[in-house]
Amino acid sequence: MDNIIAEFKSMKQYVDDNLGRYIVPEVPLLNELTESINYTLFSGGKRIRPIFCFLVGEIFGINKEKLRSVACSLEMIHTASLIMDDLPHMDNAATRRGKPANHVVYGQDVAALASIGLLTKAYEVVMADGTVSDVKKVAVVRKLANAVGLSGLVGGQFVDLKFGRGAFDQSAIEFIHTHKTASLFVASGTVAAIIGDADAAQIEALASYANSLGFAFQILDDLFDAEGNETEVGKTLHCDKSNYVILHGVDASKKRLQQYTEKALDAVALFGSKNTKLVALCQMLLQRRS
Ligand code: GRG
Repeated sequence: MDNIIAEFKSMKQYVDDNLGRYIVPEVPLLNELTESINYTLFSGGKRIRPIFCFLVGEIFGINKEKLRSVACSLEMIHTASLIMDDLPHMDNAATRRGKPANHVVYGQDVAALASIGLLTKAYEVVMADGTVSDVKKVAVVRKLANAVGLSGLVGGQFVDLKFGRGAFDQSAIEFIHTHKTASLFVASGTVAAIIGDADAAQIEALASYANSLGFAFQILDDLFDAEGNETEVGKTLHCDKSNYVILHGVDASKKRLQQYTEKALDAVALFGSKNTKLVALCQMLLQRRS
């Protein structure tokens, strides 16, 4: 397990090193905007989505270098969504990862542009990658756009915003978790699988793993919101309008967390011993404290 954790750390470092190369001020007039983007991009994210992408690549014999742009684009999309999510007219969170949120430091106007600029950059870096064929790039960008748009993060955020405390039900929660969280997890595995020439059954298995992992991950996040300590979790707590724990309570949520974890692990059984690191990722994510 120690070896695997060291590998995850080195993957994280690889993402950090490469992300830094993509966001550079194009002209001095844009310095503050790029500074704002880099502020959140380098404020301590775990880089889970790129790591998952690399692990799927390994299953198909694809190395990190070949997945560099795609992995970085996943982190850019994720970061863009966090910056927007924290804005006052969204979740209105003043802190993120234990630091002031982007808009608190740079203002709402700059933060909104940082989010959109970073989201757009995510597609640009994939399309500019000369090591991936045009056919695969189109499939990857299509998958990413699908995971972000109305059938992904944006749709999930909309439903999340529109359901106040007490006015939501199980189907709304499932919709929110599927779209806000699981969607980008699923895309992270799928884009690596596309580049690795996976077959339909393998893509389906990875999507199922990622979907269940995303659910388990989000339920744990909701448990942090209910039971966590703001300093340890690193963000403003108790500002969720709807979440799994508010709906089902702590004990039932812990049980569901376990069930989703088992479902995720079952889904990747078909990869045999090649699934070891995906199993480790799942265990690691569910032991996290923030
Ligand atoms: C602009 C891309 C974009 C989307 C607009 C605002 C919005 C729609 C969606 C919000 C989606 C969102 C913030 C979902 C929460 C997902 C989640 C579980 C975040 C925490 O992920 P971690 O733990 O974060 O991987 P770190 O801090 O490690 O990066």
